[in-house]
Amino acid sequence: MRYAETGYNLEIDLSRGSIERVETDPRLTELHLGGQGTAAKIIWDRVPPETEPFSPDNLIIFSSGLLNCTPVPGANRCIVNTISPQTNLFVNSMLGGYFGTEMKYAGYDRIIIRGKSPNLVYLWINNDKVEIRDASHLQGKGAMETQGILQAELDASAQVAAIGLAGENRVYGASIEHASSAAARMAGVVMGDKRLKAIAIRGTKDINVAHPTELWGLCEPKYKSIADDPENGDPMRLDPSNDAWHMENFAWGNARERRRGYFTKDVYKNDVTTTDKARLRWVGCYNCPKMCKQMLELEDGRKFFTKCFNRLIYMMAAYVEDFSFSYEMLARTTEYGMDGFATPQLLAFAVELYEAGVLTNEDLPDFPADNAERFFYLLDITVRREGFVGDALADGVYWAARKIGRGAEKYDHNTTKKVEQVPLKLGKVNFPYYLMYATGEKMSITQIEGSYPQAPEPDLEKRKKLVEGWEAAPERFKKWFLEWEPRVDPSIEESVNITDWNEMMHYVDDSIGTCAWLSSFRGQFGCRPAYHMYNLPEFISYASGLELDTDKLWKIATRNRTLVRAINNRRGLRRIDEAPPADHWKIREPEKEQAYLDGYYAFKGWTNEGIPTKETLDKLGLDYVSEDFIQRGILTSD
Ligand code: MTE
Ligand code: MTE
Ligand code: W
Repeated sequence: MRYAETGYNLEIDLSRGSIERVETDPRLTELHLGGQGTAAKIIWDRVPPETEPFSPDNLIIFSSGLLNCTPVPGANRCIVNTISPQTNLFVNSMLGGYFGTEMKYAGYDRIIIRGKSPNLVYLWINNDKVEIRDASHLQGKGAMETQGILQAELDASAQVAAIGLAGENRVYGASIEHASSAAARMAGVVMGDKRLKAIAIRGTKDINVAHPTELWGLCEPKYKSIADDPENGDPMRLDPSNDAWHMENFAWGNARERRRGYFTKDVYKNDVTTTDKARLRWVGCYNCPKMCKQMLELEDGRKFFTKCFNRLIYMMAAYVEDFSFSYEMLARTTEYGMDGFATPQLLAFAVELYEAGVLTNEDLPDFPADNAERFFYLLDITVRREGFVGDALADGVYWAARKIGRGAEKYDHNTTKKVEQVPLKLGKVNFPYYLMYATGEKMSITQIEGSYPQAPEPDLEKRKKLVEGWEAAPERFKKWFLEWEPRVDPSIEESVNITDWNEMMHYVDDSIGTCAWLSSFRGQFGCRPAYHMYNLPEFISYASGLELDTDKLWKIATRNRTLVRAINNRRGLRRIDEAPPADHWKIREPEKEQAYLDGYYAFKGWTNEGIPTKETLDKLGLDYVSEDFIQRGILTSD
């Protein structure tokens, strides 16, 4: 009997039109747990570095986390992995809601898709009955609209993930939308390339857990404590201090400037009035007591969701000082299926090129004078790949700058590894963050940071209080935090350890399916996350029957992180690629930065090119990687 997982993958080949239900090897779960970890192993095995992102041989894998469908509160994430055309590297994207859990209830731990359909199709997975169906009636339809159409056609209880026009047109920043959730960053384009418009799932089976009584004993109080704890879940509801923080610290336009003192009472009033008027209700994800997203509706009936600081980002990028503009943009971009982090940056970049005279009226005929209208115009040409500029912008800032030429590269200053970053502009380089931006392979800082506070606490009494009962933290971090004085850089040793801990927690979440808002993302503001390295082993053991402790869990997370690195090394990733956005910090310290990077590589057991050594790989049971690296000349055998 398999516990916590179904023990089956669904393998779809869209070129051949074949569908297979394949029993999986339980040893893979011992080694990788599931989710992104197991998906990385599958991509390592089946997608060699010669395979181009748009090749039919590229895979897109939707994985349900190992703990999804067990009683563990907040375990519901579906991780999406593929090779991205934006970076030619491994992609980590993720969605919550009800999609990953429905997949497991239908009897599958993951859906592995290869090939390319000759015409637009969707998948209908109704427990054991799986069909590839014609989707010509969905062509050009919005991502939310498609979900509604398929639910009406198939089953009102089906859970659907769909792409919009952007994905269909292979726009690099295309998202995959599902209910209030989105696999937002970089995976939608591959789904579109495979001509897969949507996946609809209905599942009514059961999942076995290894020790139900003991697991329930842990989960019931946890559910209550999460519900009662204001610090768990997304705090970014209409909270003026949070909105103020984002508006003042995140940069406006094409990630250029911060506007101190902007978030006045009037702005807050505009936020509350506009948002209260539009809000239908607060919504959450499967088996989570937190309602951390809002369902909003515009006057004409268009609905969309907002979460995190999505509400602010479009108005900041366009310098349009009205929340109703952000909501109009969110309504449009959700239907088009566009990533809410990359898109505002991309559109602001194009406006800046126009204002600098790099793009002209010849490139952008009838380009409006009004900023809001400019954003609508640019969004439309991008999702349709219209004209030279629309087609260039559809490949994201990095590639667009190079296609446009004429000096446009200078305006691409907010990407890391060719991916648009959240537009932060800060003072002096922060070394743990430097390392996270430079070496991260999840591409968004929000998916790497989180376990350790972002800044020191000046008040010693408060510091002591924070450290007291900080269950999530390994002992050495408590000491470092206690000794951390304002304006002092954490040492190399501290910085690499902080980075490592942050990463490990995220790699755990993305293999077991727990929401980062309850664990890996919640420690940085001095909060007490519901889940951490010390309590998760028990949850995982009771659910899955695997024997785990903190050290073993850390080792699995290290294995998964190293395997993702190895996939990317094999696709060409090297030290030279590892840099934060060019002017992310006003004051940089290039020499010191390189010393920290050396320290990080040494700590990880990687060469000074950022490649795991044979010894590191072999210790993690990744000897098949070291053999491959030696054969390819990526590592030498001595
Ligand atoms: N959970 C996991 N496991 N991994 C993640 O990267 N990202 C968090 C949260 N939970 C994240 C996660 C962030 S920053 C957001 S905004 C939400 O998931 C997005 O979830 P959604 O797709 O349900 O909207
Ligand atoms: N884009 C769309 N379309 N919808 C969203 O909900 N969430 C944003 C961003 N882009 C979001 C979005 C937030 S808050 C985060 S943290 C990242 O996507 C999550 O990226 P991922 O879904 O690729 O993991
Ligand atoms: W977020």
